[in-house]
Amino acid sequence: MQTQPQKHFSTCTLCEAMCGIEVTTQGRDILSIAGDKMNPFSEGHVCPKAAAMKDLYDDPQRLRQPVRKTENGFEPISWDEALDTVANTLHKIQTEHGKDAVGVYLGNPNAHNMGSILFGPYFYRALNTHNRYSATSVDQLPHHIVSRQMFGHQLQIPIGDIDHTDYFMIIGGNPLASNGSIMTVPHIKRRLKGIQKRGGKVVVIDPKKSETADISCDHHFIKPGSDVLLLLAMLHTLFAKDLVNVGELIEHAPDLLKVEQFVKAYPAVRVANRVGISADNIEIMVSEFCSAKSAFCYGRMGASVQTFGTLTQYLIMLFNMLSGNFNRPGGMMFTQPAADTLPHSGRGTMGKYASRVRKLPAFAGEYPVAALCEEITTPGEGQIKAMVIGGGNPVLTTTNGKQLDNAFSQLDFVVAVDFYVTETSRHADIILPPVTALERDHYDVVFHNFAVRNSAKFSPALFSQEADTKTDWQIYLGLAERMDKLNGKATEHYATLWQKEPTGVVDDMLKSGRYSKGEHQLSIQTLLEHPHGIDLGPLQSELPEAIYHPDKKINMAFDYFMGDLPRVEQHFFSDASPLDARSANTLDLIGRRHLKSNNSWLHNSPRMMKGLNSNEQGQNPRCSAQIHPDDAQRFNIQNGQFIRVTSRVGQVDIVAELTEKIMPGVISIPHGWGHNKAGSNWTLAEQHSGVSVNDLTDEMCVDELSGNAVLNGVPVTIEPL
Ligand SMILES: Nc1nc2c(c(=O)[nH]1)N[C@H]1C(S)=C(S)[C@@H](COP(=O)(O)OP(=O)(O)OC[C@H]3O[C@@H](n4cnc5c(=O)[nH]c(N)nc54)[C@H](O)[C@@H]3O)O[C@H]1N2
Ligand SMILES: Nc1nc2c(c(=O)[nH]1)N[C@H]1C(S)=C(S)[C@@H](COP(=O)(O)OP(=O)(O)OC[C@H]3O[C@@H](n4cnc5c(=O)[nH]c(N)nc54)[C@H](O)[C@@H]3O)O[C@H]1N2
Ligand code: SF4
Ligand SMILES: [Mo]
Repeated sequence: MQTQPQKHFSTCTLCEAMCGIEVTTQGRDILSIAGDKMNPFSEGHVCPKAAAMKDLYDDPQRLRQPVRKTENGFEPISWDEALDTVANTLHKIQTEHGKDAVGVYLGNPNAHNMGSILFGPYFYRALNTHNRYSATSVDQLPHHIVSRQMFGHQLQIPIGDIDHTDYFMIIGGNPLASNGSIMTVPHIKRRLKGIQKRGGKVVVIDPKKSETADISCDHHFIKPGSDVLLLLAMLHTLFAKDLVNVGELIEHAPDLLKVEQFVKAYPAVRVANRVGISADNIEIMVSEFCSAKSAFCYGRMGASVQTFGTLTQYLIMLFNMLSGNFNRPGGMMFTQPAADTLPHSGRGTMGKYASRVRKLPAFAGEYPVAALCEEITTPGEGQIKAMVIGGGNPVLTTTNGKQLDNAFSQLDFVVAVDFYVTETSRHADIILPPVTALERDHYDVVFHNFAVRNSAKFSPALFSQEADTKTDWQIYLGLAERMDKLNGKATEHYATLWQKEPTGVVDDMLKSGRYSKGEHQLSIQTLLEHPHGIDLGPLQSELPEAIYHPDKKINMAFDYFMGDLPRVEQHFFSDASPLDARSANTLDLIGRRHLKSNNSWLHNSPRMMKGLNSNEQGQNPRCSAQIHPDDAQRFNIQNGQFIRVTSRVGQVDIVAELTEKIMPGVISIPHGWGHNKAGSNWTLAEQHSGVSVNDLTDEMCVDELSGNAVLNGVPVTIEPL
């Protein structure tokens, strides 16, 4: 008998926007996915990617059973055999070579997966290795360090109150394509228009006139990697033009006004040439910002993942504070999540140890991923012999991916927790495939913390779990229990965890959280009774409660951050400036995102690839090298022509796209492409392979303060083919 179609109200977990979705199922089939109009947070908004959740579920190439590598390719094995083999092999390698011989890399999808977040740590603790890495250090590491230093907790990141602001300055973010980042904000377009409708302003500072810049009031081109100078000059202007307005904040940040002495050397006229924005325009921007009723300045990927990303994010925070736009409506505010993970998670240990070969600093128990390759290939005590790769594709997503690709093939043992055979997991001896997002319970334990409005929503799994399938948390807990047993550790507590499940942990957090009493009485049960989610109101002013330092004061940490200023001087203004040493033919490489791609892993989705005309080499218009017509003329390049792009570490041949939206001297190539490596199982993705921009990015080039990667402002040369 055919079952009746059923409606579920769930959540899209592909990006940070947390859109509510209405999923229609029949039996175990997903019939359709649409925006949930009754969701109080996203109000029906979805982007085209939501439909990819269905393709992902249906994809016949998605692994549904563990596989082991044999001479004849990957062959299915049972879960017990797979988990036993992984645990025994990792234990054997650690016994022979020491704990650090096993490395771990965790990718971006883990952040959208409460099971990995809450139960993955049992496994990493059982491994007890220093060699931990993640996508954080090709992304938001600067934000965590700024929050750790200033507010005492790596996850206590202030968020722009976009719905009440009158001036939104975006430095290096393109939310129209990304749907926002470290700013969970569905319906971004409507919200940006909302600011303008109420007479406010949206200003974009970006080496590309991005989709976001197209619908904003002002756009300024900026030379890639020079944002630090812009911010120093903006702060200088605040003091020089008497625009500082600290108000009550001074009680919570007693050293705030001491910033003046550090920015004295940076009047707008001094930096204008290096930044590419005139001194007048910098000063006008600052005075407009300060005359708005409320305002905030927000910096993302373009500002974070570059030579001075950490210092830049710190200066952005100072600018919001000193202009009177911190901890007040319309400015930067702390969030009030219902399931608050902060009291239960590490505040972010820093300065305790450094990587073996290059001495890059560890933060929160992880080394920067720029150090991963050399830790695999450099012999000696502590060398990585085996890797665990959980939901990540570092061969395509981290610097000098080609070199890492080679390093992975030298390892004794690799295990991947992934449902695809990717450019990375093809190196695995065993792949452990979890179920897809809609098949597991979901409560967003990360992105509620970064949302522009407080809300809560629980999305139960669409289906009862099928026999012989596992969620990420079941895989990690299974491995953790086995490893602890092999190491002779106590394992009694696992019985409780298996029974409690991550959902039980979230229930505990809700029941002890700030909305557990009074009007909302939040628990998993209450949320099940409100399947569209519950609105919990706008962001609230919250000082000094939001501060995690014991003295409840905001710490300026001048020694740490401003200690980077000599490097700024050296880089931009010294006789030995590397910028002056560049040849006239050098362009600055930057990245970009497309609405229908998601890092490296939606290119096997028919809905996302529809209509994408690729040639026989898989070159396609979405993975093009955008350059300005003036540069094209200089290098004698026609639109659509193949060009060779070369950096210190490699070269790619790619089709050129001429556009005036790119600043002259800049070249933009998106990441996540390069599905042209033998041995992955993505047939459709291979047809549209593109090339990997991370075969050009340089693992030796990092933001020295944090060790974060430099993905924007990479020097390259180009030539027509
Ligand atoms: N040049 C350049 N490089 C970049 C960037 C850039 O802007 N420019 N951006 C960087 C950023 S911000 C990020 S976050 C990184 C992302 O880098 P990664 O996290 O390394 O890469 P993803 O493409 O997100 O890889 C996700 C993998 O997880 C698998 N997966 C998906 N869902 C699940 C799940 O639920 N469980 C498990 N176990 N696996 C799952 C997918 O099949 C895929 O193989 O890329 C970075 N790289
Ligand atoms: N569709 C889609 N959405 C996504 C993702 C995806 O892959 N596809 N990935 C998700 C992830 S993991 C993340 S972290 C977020 C990232 O979200 P965003 O931070 O919005 O990232 P991008 O869209 O890459 O926008 C970065 C912008 O910075 C500009 N830029 C580059 N270099 C510089 C510079 O030196 N200075 C300045 N001022 N600007 C610069 C680029 O031109 C670009 O417009 O997106 C998330 N959402
Ligand atoms: S914006 Fe798109 S990808 Fe992001 S959560 Fe919403 S539907 Fe999903
Ligand atoms: Mo990211």
